[in-house]
Amino acid sequence: MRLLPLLPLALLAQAHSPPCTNKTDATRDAIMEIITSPHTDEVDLLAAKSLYTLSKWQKKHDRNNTCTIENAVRRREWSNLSGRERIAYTDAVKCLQRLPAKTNSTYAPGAKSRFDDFVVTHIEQTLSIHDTANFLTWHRYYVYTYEKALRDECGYEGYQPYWNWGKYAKDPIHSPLFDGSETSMGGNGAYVNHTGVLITGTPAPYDVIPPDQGGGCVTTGPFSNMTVNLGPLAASISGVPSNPLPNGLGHNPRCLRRDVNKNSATVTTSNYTYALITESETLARFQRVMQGEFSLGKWGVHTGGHYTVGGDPGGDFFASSGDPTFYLHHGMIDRVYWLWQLQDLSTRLNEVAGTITLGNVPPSRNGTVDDVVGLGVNAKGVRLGELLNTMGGLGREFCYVYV
Ligand SMILES: *[C@@H]1O[C@H](CO)[C@@H](O)[C@H](O)[C@H]1NC(C)=O
Ligand SMILES: *[C@@H]1O[C@H](CO)[C@@H](O)[C@H](O)[C@H]1NC(C)=O
Ligand SMILES: *[C@@H]1O[C@H](CO)[C@@H](O)[C@H](O)[C@H]1NC(C)=O
Ligand SMILES: *[C@@H]1O[C@H](CO)[C@@H](O)[C@H](O)[C@H]1NC(C)=O
Ligand SMILES: *[C@@H]1O[C@H](CO)[C@@H](O)[C@H](O)[C@H]1NC(C)=O
Ligand SMILES: *[C@@H]1O[C@H](CO)[C@@H](O)[C@H](O)[C@H]1NC(C)=O
Ligand SMILES: *[C@@H]1O[C@H](CO)[C@@H](O)[C@H](O)[C@H]1NC(C)=O
Ligand SMILES: *[C@@H]1O[C@H](CO)[C@@H](O)[C@H](O)[C@H]1NC(C)=O
Ligand SMILES: [Cu+2]
Repeated sequence: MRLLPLLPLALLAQAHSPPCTNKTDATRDAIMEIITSPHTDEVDLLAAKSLYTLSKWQKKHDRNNTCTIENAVRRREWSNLSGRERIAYTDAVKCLQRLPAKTNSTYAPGAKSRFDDFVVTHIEQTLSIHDTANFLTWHRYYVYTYEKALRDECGYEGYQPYWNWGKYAKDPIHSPLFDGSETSMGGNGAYVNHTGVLITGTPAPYDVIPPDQGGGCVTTGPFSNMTVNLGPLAASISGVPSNPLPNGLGHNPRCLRRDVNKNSATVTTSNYTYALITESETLARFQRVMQGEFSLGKWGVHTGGHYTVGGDPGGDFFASSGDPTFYLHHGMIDRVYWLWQLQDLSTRLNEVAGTITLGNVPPSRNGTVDDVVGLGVNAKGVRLGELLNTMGGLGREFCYVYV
């Protein structure tokens, strides 16, 4: 740990090399603030370095951009929010769960709140937004739109926090995210005997994520009284009552269940994330490694994070966004995508890879920057190309960095 403060000093020296204008000072100050936070892993250090890269790149290639590191929104790690800030966040989520839905209730009787509107959209589009060309940009837009709803509709003054998996991977149950305190995202589920999560198409012993100490209803923390309304469609745990409608959109009120699972978290330690960012030469490979190379027995950080929560609906491929931790997990997915883009901005701000069907089944055309990315009742459809740059995409609405 003693080595960590040394690297930032070296970086700071670099930042001084041009004559110190006020703008340079502001950039340096912004980055210093970021790198002095309690960062502990190689991904965080890469993030600090990458902010220098971004600042240099903007000076060279993007001078006219009004979105800069100094004025960009800073999305922060859960443990870097104060207790008060964390409660403001979970209060805003609970507010979204009380606001009336916009979704047509004849079509989706299970959509009872604005929170549920987002779940409906994820359920509806599941097969065309995973292992597809739009996976990263669709989820980027989804998390952004959710953050905006928390702010605009529920008076939340902060921004979307993310879950740096590596920080808690060794002991997620006792982490600030899942310890069940009032400043957590809610606790583990009560213990129930279950078989673990089966991962089809994966060789033994990686074909199952062994169960951990939960599996039942969450009884502690801010979401202990939460009602799950939609799904299931692909429950990863037994004993979940079926939805009255085959499309999962009927009303099916039940408790929130979790199995906060260190076995799943083993593939989310920071070395996996670091390797994913630094060793994926192409976008196709980056997407594949992130989402799992199942035939090779590799779950990927995307799967690993989802099943660190597991349960119902967290472990349901379709309804997973019905567990509020989804947005912190996908905040980190977006951070990792952003970090990967920062390693080669000139190429990666313009790149799309993959087709428009899950795993290209059935075979389909390649996705393009002109494809429309839609979020149902939650936001207007936009060109995929508008979602590639967090510093000015979405008609200049996007302007955020991760710290
Ligand atoms: C730059 O900073 C100096 C003092 O730090 C101040 O006197 C000066 O007005 C600033 N210039 C601009 C353009 O803000
Ligand atoms: C969050 O990180 C910043 C540095 O980026 C630090 O100043 C602040 O004290 C941290 N807050 C908490 C609650 O950890
Ligand atoms: C930046 O703005 C200046 C002044 O408005 C303009 O002349 C120039 O063409 C712009 N550069 C780019 C790359 O857009
Ligand atoms: C709501 O959904 C039902 C069933 O799909 C449909 O018949 C009806 O036209 C929709 N109403 C509106 C206002 O779109
Ligand atoms: C869990 O259930 C399985 C069968 O479903 C049973 O064989 C096993 O003994 C149970 N374990 C415990 C600890 O109850
Ligand atoms: C859950 O509901 C009960 C009964 O309505 C209430 O006493 C309790 O404070 C609620 N807990 C939370 C965390 O909202
Ligand atoms: C990460 O570290 C663990 C534990 O040392 C190791 O088993 C695993 O293979 C490493 N993963 C990568 C991608 O290097
Ligand atoms: C789709 O993209 C792949 C990978 O870049 C490429 O090999 C293939 O030719 C493309 N297909 C079409 C129809 O353009
Ligand atoms: Cu998803």
